Amino acid sequence: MTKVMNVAMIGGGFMGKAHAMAYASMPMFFWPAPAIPHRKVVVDVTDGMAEEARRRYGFEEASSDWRAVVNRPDIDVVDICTPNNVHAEIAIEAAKAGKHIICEKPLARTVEEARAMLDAVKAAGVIHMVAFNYRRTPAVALARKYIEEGRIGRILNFRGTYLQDWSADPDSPLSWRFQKKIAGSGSVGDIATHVVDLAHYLVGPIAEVNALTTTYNKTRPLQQGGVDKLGAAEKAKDAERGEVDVDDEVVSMLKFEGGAIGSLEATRNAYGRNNFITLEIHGTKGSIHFNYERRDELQVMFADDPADARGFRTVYTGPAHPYGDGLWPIPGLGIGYSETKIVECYDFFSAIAKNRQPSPNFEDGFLTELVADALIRSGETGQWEKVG
Ligand code: SOE
Repeated sequence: MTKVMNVAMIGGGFMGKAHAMAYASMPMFFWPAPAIPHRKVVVDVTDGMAEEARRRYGFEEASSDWRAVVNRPDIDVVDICTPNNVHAEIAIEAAKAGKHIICEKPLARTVEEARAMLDAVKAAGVIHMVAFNYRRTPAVALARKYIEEGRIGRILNFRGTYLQDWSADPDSPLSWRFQKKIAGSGSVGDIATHVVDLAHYLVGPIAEVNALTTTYNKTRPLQQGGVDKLGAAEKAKDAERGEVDVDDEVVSMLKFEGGAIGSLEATRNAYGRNNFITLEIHGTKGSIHFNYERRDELQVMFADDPADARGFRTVYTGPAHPYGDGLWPIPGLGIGYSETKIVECYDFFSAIAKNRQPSPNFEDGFLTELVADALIRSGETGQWEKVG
């Protein structure tokens, strides 16, 4: 009999929606499921918000007291979907209570917080995961398979971008993502860390960075209401403005421990770009190109193809590819953001069932935090900065 596991989800916003949907759908895709996640309790800032999240996301109970909830004996899994400023506090308490933990990215605001979280889960011996979901795109997992099989040879160069435009308008609201005390950093923590995670997954550890960071909009209108509004959904030109004290954009050169070189760019000010995560990897025997805005496809070039057929070919991911057994039966039906979260949920509960740490876990999240810290430092010093 597949085990039912009780989930306490802390945070009922955008990420709460994505995770709740994955809990409901995971066993529908991956059957037999490693466990049936039961949506037991959802926690939000006020009782009213928690009750609304309960009804919307199909949880049994609602609460505004996360500390009481994570200490309940009937909770198996704590899922942290809050802004970054409370990740550490909740994760450490949940680890002490012996709960398995999945935490939204970035793991923490600072290296110190990430280290404390890692120490806590190690001491508790629980399963832990940080939700860098884009690794779970089948085309990205396929890229990793090709690399592991040596099909593009030794990696020479990695180029990664994450470009969005939801904050390009200077009158879009002052989300918590622009406030250092809540977010830790700006484009670095919010989206460059996704690229760092993908670089670590596909190429290996980043050793040194040389970055430029900049803040284009030093103030933004204060947000109306408690719910975080990404982007220009709510423009409030005349509203009182608050200070932006984080980076809007980062551009960096990279040196990898294994000898590859590369670059990374991340911004939420790139008009016309939506969720433009691109990866291009050149090896001694071929190349790989991926663009999340065309996420069913992996572009691959193998140098030993016949001379008259050389060039990038498009592989549409489907049943023959990673996670193909559980996802859709025909290539091209469409992989979306939801599927990446469903696969993430599957990998997390599989790790619990096998009592083996998944990846990326808090150790990986900590290493990513070290790179984020090096990017910020390098942005300030204008020098190459070592990671760690
Ligand atoms: C905003 O930039 C955001 O919601 C990020 O926080 C997520 O990690 C990313 O996946 C989508 O965009």
